[in-house]
Amino acid sequence: VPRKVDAVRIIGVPMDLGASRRGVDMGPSALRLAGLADRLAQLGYTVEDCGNVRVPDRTTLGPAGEGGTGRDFLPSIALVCEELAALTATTVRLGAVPLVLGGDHSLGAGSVAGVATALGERGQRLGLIWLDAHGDLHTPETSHSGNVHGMPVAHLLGSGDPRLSHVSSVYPAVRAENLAFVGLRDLDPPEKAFIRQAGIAAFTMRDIDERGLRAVMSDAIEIASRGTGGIHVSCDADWVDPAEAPGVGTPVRGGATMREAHLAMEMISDTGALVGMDLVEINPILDRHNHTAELAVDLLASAFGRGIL
Ligand code: HAR
Ligand code: MN
Ligand code: MN
Ligand code: MN
Repeated sequence: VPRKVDAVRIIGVPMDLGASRRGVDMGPSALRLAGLADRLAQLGYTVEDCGNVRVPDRTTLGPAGEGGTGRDFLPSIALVCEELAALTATTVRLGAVPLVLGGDHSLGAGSVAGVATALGERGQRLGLIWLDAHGDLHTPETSHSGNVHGMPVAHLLGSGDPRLSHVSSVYPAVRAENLAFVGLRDLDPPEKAFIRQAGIAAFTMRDIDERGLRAVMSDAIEIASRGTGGIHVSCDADWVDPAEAPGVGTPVRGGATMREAHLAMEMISDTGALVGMDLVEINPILDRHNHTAELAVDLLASAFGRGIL
């Protein structure tokens, strides 16, 4: 399959405002040090590293900082998402794929929104594959933790706080019928209710166990492709089992194996429809050396076609 795009723009988002546990703000650095840009260049892409989006450090946010709880950071996160969305939209308009390095997963409300904006300008909808142990389907009202990294998908679907749900010029940024989750194994009751009510395709680890990764992923790709102009893949590193990817913000046992993760990425590459990608929730503080970031770079290389002979 000839690929549509041969230019990649790397955009770092050193943000940990959406999570309780600190450290994922160092993810972009860990991924760069693991050799990401060179790997993509070796695959024949023109790679431009745009550096990092400016993110306020949590200790500078005053009472909403150290003393605050998760939802206090929503306004700051929304501003970061606006800036990030402008960057991903511009990148798609220029004919390149934005590769967004996190940072906590709240950035998805911006990265995906911008890609949806650019496709919307062409009269196209965006398909979304969300690889994650978690559903990230909370709104500020339903979240028990208040952590905004548990909320981006709900906002992309149009629910929740308007500051986060109206980042894209398309509303909602993504339709439920064009969204598929893969790798789920830690959902809160309100997230299960959201999935049922909106009829979202939610492939859990049980589906992968029973049907195999290939069958599940081809369903997910079909859902994200049907009637859309391209697929955004938002990859939370915690979808991989913590035995192989310990350096993540919120590890949950029982995740995808390294080979399953590679196959998923190779299948994404085969679609030729990848228009945007996030790799988020790498936490170097919890990693062994930089192994999780190195695995993530390997996976990204697979998503960008290294398996093509
Ligand atoms: N359900 C959890 C909460 O609301 C969210 C966990 C978020 N962690 C992530 N997101 N890494 O995928 O607090
Ligand atoms: Mn996530
Ligand atoms: Mn997660
Ligand atoms: Mn939870």
